[in-house]
Amino acid sequence: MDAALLIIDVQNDFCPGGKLAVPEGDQIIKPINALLSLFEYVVQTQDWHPSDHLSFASNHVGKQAYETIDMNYGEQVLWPDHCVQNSKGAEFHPDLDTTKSTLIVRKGFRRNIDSYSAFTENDRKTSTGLHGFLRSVGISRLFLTGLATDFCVKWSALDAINHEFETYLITDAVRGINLNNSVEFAMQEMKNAGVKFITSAELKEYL
Ligand code: VGL
Ligand code: ZN
Repeated sequence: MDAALLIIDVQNDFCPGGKLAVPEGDQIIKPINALLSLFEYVVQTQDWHPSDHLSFASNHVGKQAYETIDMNYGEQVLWPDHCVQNSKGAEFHPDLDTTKSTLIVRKGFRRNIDSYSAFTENDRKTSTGLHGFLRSVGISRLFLTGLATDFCVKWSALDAINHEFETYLITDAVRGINLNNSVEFAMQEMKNAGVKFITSAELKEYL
């Protein structure tokens, strides 16, 4: 099988009630669970920050969440503290079936580099190792689900294209944070890059 399912950051902090809640973030769990048995390889990512992470507004004097700062790799949005290592908020949502997952990639664990993409951190240099894994098991097509459409899902989809995977976004299995229309911009960017949009009901036709 040449296709893998990628589940980005379906963690408590990105779901309603969490520290960086994505509106309706929990509504993607049912459609994702329904797809798991179709895949041999299911890869999850887990945002996994130390409490002194420099993407947290609380670690910068006089800065508020959603402002931006210059990191040595460029502009970085500052976030509320979220997905702190070993916290409840960093755990996968309890309704997500993780028993079929064959690989879990943690990202954002270096204090001075954030990581939106499942492949490459925000310095755009540091690899998570995911590309090597997928190639070594013969994957050439990726089906993306998860949170958030306009940040980690978008950057993962664009990097999947950069790494020459045939890349599909499952539109009913993603939700966005939406800062200044960022969901609409993200969908346009992904489309322009060659990401294909399908629904979870259509997925069977592609396998
Ligand atoms: C994410 C902001 C900060 C995401 C992670 O999963 O999209 N967004 N950390
Ligand atoms: Zn994060």
